[in-house]
Amino acid sequence: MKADPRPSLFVSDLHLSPEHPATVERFLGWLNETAVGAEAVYILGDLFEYWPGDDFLDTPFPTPIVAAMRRLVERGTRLYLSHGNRDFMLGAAFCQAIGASLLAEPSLIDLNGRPTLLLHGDSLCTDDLAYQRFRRMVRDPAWQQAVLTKPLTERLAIAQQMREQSESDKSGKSNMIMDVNADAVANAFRQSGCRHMIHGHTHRPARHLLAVDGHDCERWVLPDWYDGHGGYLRCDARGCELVRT
Ligand code: LP5
Ligand code: MN
Repeated sequence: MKADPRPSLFVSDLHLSPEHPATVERFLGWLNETAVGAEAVYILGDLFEYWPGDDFLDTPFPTPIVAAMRRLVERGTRLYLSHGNRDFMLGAAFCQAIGASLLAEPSLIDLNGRPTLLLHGDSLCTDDLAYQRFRRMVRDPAWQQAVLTKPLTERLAIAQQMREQSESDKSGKSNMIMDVNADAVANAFRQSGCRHMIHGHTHRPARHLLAVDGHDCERWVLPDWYDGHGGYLRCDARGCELVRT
């Protein structure tokens, strides 16, 4: 079978919210003009600044975003989504609405014949012990079920409290603590058996070349879409390149 000549595109950390309509417009433009030519689009977490549960779909904010993603799928691009540390409450109803498949984390895919590990990236920040405790709590299905019994307005208020607490905690953490841990990266390569990894979360876009147990490995970090900028990783049979927008 002949390989699909269209590229695969990887984005993360768009942090879309009603408070930043210009970023939403940039993302809608990107879907209509750039993503439409892709074979597949992978959104590796933090599509949204916060997602309180899939009943948020019934509010005006996500409607144009959902419609644009659905249109992309209908025009022939496969769409994949993974959770981030802001939108871990995205569920089956959201995936169905946009026509996407939810990726397990981490996910190993065949990218033009190259096994590639996909993840949001927060699980690699193992030095950030307070964050890892928070992550265990909010990724627990029992915790999620319990909070979903609260009214949407209450969940939005909790999300706001969490954001404030997080911002205040981050001001006391070093940049080192908030970056990936080198052993966690090496272990992720070892456990998956692959030599190519793509993730976001740290907002430090880069291509890192490293050796793990004598094997040459490559780790791509995706850019965020804050502050009027954005970007994506474009991969085809010839390789990958970071494109800044
Ligand atoms: O998000 P970012 O990039 O600024 O910082 C992250 C880590 N912080 C988080 C917390 C999120 O920002 C919280 C937002 C959630 C929004 C949606 C929630 C919907 C819930 C609906 C149901 C109620 O991920 C930050 C890392 C940083 O990345 C770098 O990796 O350091 O980690 C923290 O700051 C975690 C804190 O140290 C500990 C947790 C604070 C929150 C505690 C909750 C208390 C309020 C609960 C009220 C009932
Ligand atoms: Mn993140």
